[in-house]
Amino acid sequence: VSSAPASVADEARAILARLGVPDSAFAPGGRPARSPITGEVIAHVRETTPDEAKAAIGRADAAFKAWRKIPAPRRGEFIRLLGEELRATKDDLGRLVTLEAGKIVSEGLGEVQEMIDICDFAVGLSRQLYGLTIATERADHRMMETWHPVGVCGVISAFNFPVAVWSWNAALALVCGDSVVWKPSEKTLLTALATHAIVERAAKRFGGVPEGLCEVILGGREIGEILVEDHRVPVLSATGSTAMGRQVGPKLAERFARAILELGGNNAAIVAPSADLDLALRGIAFAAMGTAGQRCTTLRRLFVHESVYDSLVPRLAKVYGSVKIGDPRETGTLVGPLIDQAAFDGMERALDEARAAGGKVHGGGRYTDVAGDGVYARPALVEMPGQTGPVTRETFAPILYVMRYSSFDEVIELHNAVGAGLSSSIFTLNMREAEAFISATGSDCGIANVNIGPSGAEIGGAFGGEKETGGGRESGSDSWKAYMRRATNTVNYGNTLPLAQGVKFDV
Ligand code: UN1
Repeated sequence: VSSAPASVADEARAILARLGVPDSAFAPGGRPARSPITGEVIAHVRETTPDEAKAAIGRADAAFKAWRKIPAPRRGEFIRLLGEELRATKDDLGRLVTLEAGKIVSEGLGEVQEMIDICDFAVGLSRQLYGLTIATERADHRMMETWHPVGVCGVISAFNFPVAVWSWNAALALVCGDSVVWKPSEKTLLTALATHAIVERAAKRFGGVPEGLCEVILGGREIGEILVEDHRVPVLSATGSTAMGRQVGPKLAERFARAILELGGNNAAIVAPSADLDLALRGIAFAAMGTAGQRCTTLRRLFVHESVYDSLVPRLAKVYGSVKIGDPRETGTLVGPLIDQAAFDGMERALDEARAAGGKVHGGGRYTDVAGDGVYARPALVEMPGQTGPVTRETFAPILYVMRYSSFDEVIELHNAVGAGLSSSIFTLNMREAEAFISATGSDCGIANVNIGPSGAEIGGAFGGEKETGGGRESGSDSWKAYMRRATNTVNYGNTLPLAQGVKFDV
């Protein structure tokens, strides 16, 4: 039995109190917030009613109208303070991520670090919201583009990155002059409440943050729909399944709102003949089993060249057999619980299908050597005869399908032959293969890596993917542009009126 504290609930409640989450956030009949570690209920959270959600959007819209007038570098100061508050509360918030989402301790902390990083990025950005000055064809004219705040930014986030994904969107949206209404996953309400309390601390220190600048609305799908359908929300970032995106996307399109969709992934890695197999082994293990297979960037398909298959796959199977599964609070644990029973059932179904399609399964099944009612799975490595059955879809659980390949062209084709297009990687020391993989004719994903796995991106790059992943980009590079509107301005400082394209119109 572990040396970890007996009650997840007690520890979580102490953190919530320390961070200043008010008692009014909880109510006896509210939605139970469960810990996947033990299955115990930590608290009952008061949900937002539809009327309250609409009122929150109204407050955010009013806040936007005041916030857009504050100079961007000053808005950056608010995010700088938020970054400071996150640094001060990193241990508590990271621990709460562990308690509520079941991530191992270093991943819980890593998630908060990702929030801090995006705050730093956004602070710098607050002085770099540049437009261009463009050559004009007319004499004594100047043409330029300017970027303006756009309005309320809605954020719908998933359980697996319960706080970082909000921060990628919120930190950028706020320096861009937008307000933010956040609908977190109904499975991770506590981390959302805690984050909101940390935002309040920063707001207090900043002084003069308009009421409603950062709103949180809590509930199920019907609450998310309010955000999707409200015309006062011109940009909405939604993270979740492709099925969710298929519902949300058309509704946003119908009212011409901007969608930032970050949907499913079915990420692959290729292990080429020249690969450094020790390095590949470690990269694959983290990408496939880390976060218990519950990242949208998780490695799900592995293509191994026939010349190295027999040296790599048995070693990998050994790692699968020895990886430490269990309470994510315990030192040494690498694979924590699945979020709930439904996730386990989905994993079992996929493994049954894989077996029926001729797959040889190593590992898999329920892991029971843990106290409490958490749902723990043994990660599964499945040797498949080809890319069939469950291999072509995302199952949000630790299953890695392994296949042999013989030629580079063939493997690129197989790599790209699935619906999702989020992340990808190749392990090779051959520069021709490495470059070809990341070229126009290589991986068709939004993220393509060489000699690292597909997961664990840092915030400086744009994050997102193509095809059924939805096409959105968040976090680094120029992703900020999605949170602003661009205006092209032409100014005539002469005393004649030349028309573009040589048009004559003399009155
Ligand atoms: C997600 O799983 O929704 O690249 C986001 C990664 C993390 C983010 C994952 N930085 O794996």
